[in-house]
Amino acid sequence: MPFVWSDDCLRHEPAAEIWVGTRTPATEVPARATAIREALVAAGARQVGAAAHPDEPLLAVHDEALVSYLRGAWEEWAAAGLPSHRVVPYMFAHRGLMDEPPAEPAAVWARPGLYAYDTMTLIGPGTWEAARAAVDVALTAVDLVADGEPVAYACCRPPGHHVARSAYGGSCYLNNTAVAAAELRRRVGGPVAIVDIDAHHGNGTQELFRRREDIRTASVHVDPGAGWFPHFLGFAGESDAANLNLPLAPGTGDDGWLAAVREATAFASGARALVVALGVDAAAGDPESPLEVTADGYREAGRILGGLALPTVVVQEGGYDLATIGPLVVETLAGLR
Ligand code: SP5
Ligand code: ZN
Repeated sequence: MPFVWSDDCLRHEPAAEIWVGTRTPATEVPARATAIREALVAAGARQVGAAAHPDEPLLAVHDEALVSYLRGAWEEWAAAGLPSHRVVPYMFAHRGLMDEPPAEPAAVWARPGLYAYDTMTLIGPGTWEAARAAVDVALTAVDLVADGEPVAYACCRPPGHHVARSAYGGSCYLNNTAVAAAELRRRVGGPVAIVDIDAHHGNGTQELFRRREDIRTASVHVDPGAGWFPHFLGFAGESDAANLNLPLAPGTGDDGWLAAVREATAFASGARALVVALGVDAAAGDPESPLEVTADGYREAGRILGGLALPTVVVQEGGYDLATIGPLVVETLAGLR
C-alpha cells in the first residue's frame, strides 16, 4: 500500500501548549510523523512524495479569511516584537459579544482570537508550511485512489479534524480529512463517507459537512460528556441522517470500541468512497485519551473498515505515544488491506 509523505510536515514545532493557563510540553510533535514513517518503511510500504496542489480544494472547505490569516500569522507576530515566541490568543471574539460577525482587529495580538478557539494550538515558524504540506499529502493520497489505487495512506501532520470552516484548535490548523473528502467527492462522485476513529470527536469535520447527504460523517470517540475534549461537541444527540456520533465511556476497550467502529462502518455503507480519519490515540497507554484499545483492536478496526471494499483514503489524525503509534498505524493498514 502506498503512503504519502512530505518533509515539510516536520517544519511545525509547536514547542508548547497553553493548558489551563499553564505552559505544558507540546504533544503534537514532528517525531510523531517520523515514528510512523519508520514503522511503515520497516513493514515494506511504498513511499510516494506529496505533489503540490492548488488552493482550490482547500478553499472548498475553509474560509479564505482563515487560510490567509494562517498563511501570514507567524510573520506578522514575529514582526510585532511580542514577548511570546509563538502565536497565542488572549482575547476571543466570542459569539456572545456581538450580533454581527466581528471585524479584523487592528492589533496583531488580537487577531488570533478571531480564528483560534483554544490556547493549546500555537503557531510558530514553519507552522503554515507544515499545515499546507499536510493538505498536499492528503490530496496526493486522493489522487492515488482516484487513479485506481484501492487504499492510500496520508502520513501527515499537523492533524486536522478539529478545524471548522473558519476556526482552528485542538492541535489542528487545516482540516486535511475534510479537504480529502470534498476532493474525493468531486473526483469520484458521492456519497463519500468519513469514518473518524481518533479518540476525540471530529468536531471540525462534523460542522463542515453538517446536513450534507453527499458527505456523510461518523465519529467514534471518548464521551465529551465525561469531561473530554472537544467538550462542547461530539454528543450522540448531534446525530442526524448525515452524521453519527458514537461517544464511549472512558476506559472502553476493544469490545466496546469495535462495536462502535462496526456501527460507524455500517453507517458508511452505500458510499462510493471512504475517508478514514485515523487517530491512534484511542490506544491504551496514549497520554491524551482514556480509551484502552489494543494493537489487535486496531487491526480488527482495519478489517472492519476494509470490509466495505470502497476506494479508501486514510488520513493521519492524532496519536501521541511515540513508542507505539508507528506499529498501531501499520496494524490498522494491514487490517484494511
Ligand atoms: C488531533 C487530536 O488528537 N487532537 C487532540 C487535542 C486534544 N487536546 C486536549 C488536551 C487536553 C489537555 N491535555 C493536557 C496535556 C497538555 N500537554
Ligand atoms: Zn485525538
